[in-house]
Amino acid sequence: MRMKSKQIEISKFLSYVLRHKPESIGLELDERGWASVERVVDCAVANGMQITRGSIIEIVMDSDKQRFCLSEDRLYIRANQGHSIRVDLGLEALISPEKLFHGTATRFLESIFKEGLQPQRRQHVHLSNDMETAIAVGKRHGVPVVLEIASGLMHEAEFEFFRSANGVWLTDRVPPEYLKIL
Ligand code: HQG
Repeated sequence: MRMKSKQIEISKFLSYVLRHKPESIGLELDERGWASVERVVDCAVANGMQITRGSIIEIVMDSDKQRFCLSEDRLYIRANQGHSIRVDLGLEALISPEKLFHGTATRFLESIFKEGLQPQRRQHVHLSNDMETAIAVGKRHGVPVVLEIASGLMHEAEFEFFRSANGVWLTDRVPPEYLKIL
C-alpha cells in the first residue's frame, strides 16, 4: 500500500533512529538492533514528534520495502537493514545467486573501480536480485548506472553473503575485479 505523507515522515524518522542515531532522541538499541516500541514512542514524543504505537505498527505493515519488523509479541521494533551503527542482525551466511546487482551514480564509478564497492557509512554493501531495484537505488544518488556483481565467483572465493529479512543482499565489500557495468 502507498504510504501517506505523514507515514513517510514517520518512516524516515524511524529509519534515522533505528539505523543511524538512536541517541539523538535518547533511545537505546540492544546489540541486535531492537528498541522497545514504547520507548520509541516516549522518546519521539519528548522530542516533539507526533507518533503513537498504532502509527508505528501501521507503518511496519504498510512499508513497501518492509524496512522494519516487530518482535512476535509486538513489543520491540528494529530496522531490517541499512544500519550505520554496529548491530548484529543474526543473519546466516547464504549461498549467493550467480549474479547480483548494485545501483549507483555515474559520478562514483571512477572511485568504485579503484577501491571496489565499499559500505561507506553503512555496515554492508547493499545488492539486489533485480535490475529495477538497482536502478531505483542508483537514482537516489544522481544519474543511475547498474553494476553486475559476479557474486557466484565471490562466494567461491569465500566472501560472505547475507539476506536481510526484506530481501536485500548484503556483503562486506566487492573488489573491482567482480564488477561489470551494464
Ligand atoms: C557508493 C536504500 C565511491 C555506492 C536502498 C552508493 C538500499 C562508492 C553510495 C539502501 C564506493 C552509498 C542502501 C566507492 C560504494 N567510491 N562511491 N569505493 N563504494 N559507493 O545510501 O546502496 O530506502 O549508503 O554505490 O534501497 O545506495 O533506505 O547505499 O551509491 O537498499 O530502505 O556510495 O538504502 O534503502 O550510498 O543504498 P548508500 P545504497 P532504504
